[in-house]
Amino acid sequence: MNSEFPKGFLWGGATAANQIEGAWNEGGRGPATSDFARLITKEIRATEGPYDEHVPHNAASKEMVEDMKLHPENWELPKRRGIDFYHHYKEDIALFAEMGFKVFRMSISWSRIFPNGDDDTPNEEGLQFYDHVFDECIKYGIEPMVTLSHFDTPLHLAEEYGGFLSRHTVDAFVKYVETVIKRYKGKVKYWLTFNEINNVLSNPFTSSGIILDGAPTPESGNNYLGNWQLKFQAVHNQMVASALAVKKCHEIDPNAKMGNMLCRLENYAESAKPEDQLQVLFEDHFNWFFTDVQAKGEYPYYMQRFFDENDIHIKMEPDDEKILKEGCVDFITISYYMTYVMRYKGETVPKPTGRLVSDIKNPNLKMSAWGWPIDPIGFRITLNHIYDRYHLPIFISENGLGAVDHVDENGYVEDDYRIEYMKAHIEQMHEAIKDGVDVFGYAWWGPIDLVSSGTSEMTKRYGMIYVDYDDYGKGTGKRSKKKSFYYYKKVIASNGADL
Ligand code: BGP
Repeated sequence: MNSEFPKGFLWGGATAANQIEGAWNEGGRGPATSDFARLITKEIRATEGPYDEHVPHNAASKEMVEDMKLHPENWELPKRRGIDFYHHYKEDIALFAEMGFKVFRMSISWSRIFPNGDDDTPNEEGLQFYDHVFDECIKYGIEPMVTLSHFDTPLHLAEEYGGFLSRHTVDAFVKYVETVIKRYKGKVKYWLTFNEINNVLSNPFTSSGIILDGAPTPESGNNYLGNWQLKFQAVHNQMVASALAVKKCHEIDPNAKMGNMLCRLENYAESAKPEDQLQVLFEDHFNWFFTDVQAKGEYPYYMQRFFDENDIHIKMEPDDEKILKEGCVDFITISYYMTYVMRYKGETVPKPTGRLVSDIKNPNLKMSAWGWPIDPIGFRITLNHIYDRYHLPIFISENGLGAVDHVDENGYVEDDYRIEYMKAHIEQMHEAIKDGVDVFGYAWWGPIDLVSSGTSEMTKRYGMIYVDYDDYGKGTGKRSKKKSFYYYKKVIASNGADL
């Protein structure tokens, strides 16, 4: 029985290029969809509705993108600034090393390597930047784990080809993957394909580079909730791209491994009614689907009925099924933040909701300030479900709490709420390991404060390291250690024994 955390367990943290790097137009980088993600503050949410309905993080029209290019002053675009990791990476990685990190999950900005996404030759300055970052990690014995695409498709591919709606983008992605795996062979052992691939359903713009004709409104059926045909076609192409990336990785560097990345949504039935349980089954299918294809190499039986009854026709190339079969991932990674509650919707064949946060509250759980239910036991449950389904090693590529921090004049934050969250989740992960689940690492989301993916706020802080920037980029950018910094350091030093 595994009663301790395994020896060599990879403790660390996770980030994404578009949320930390800044320097959006430096070093030869081309524009990406993430550069067009707008700030959505609490005030905006109060007047315009929940943030998962906002554009253009989720869906964008040609007109909006055009306007942002011509009049960026009319839009607040914080991901262009990030936390200026581009110029602070040495200091930031040194702080991770001080906490004892064994792994640093980060992403490469594709448009730093190929500014248009599909250029003939890569941008050497971009390649060198990541050489420096990986060398810095290796200097401290930190293993880099690299996501190839984390919500930032090169804008050129989005505008000219509809992003992953086109096989041209698949080819460009494979060339990019080949370039970086060859370049960083020996430095990077762990790769991930698409961040939260299932989020294509709610973020078609940033995840897949889909730009809509006409403004996305709920009535037009052209909004982020509708248009399954487009989204599932992009998903298919991304799954083929992912399988080709796995194959390239194995060919180029037999010592490297490639994983998936799923935003794992564990669903609970609201009542013991069989109908509510059926709704759980439906919702589960839309979550498992992505990993079923990426880990088992074929479309699961249950999708066909959904496709048929919703008039969805996936265009496949003759070799696609073979490619999917040959490109199964080596390990599973998930982000785990919360659980959902399901109530029967009266459908025989469901439609995915495409929403980030469940609209039914779980009265048994506390919630974060952003309404995300906090459910450590759900973490143990989901880890068991995943392992039972795939029997592959699991890495937690994201888990964390977004909170409003109060900083003192020395930059110190007494974030006991974050420590409490972390402790409870690590305890439940430990229970899962004792249950027999093969978990080989845990990356806290946003170990250093960063720009929120969903809202582009800085106010929503995850970090154990405070960064002095506000939502509008005002501040010194100074880094300082919060109470949780010392807590996580102790956890890592004791390999999870001292919680
Ligand atoms: C995941 C993303 C991350 C991240 C995290 C927290 O969906 O992979 O990029 O940001 O969620 O979300 P948010 O920043 O919206 O709080």
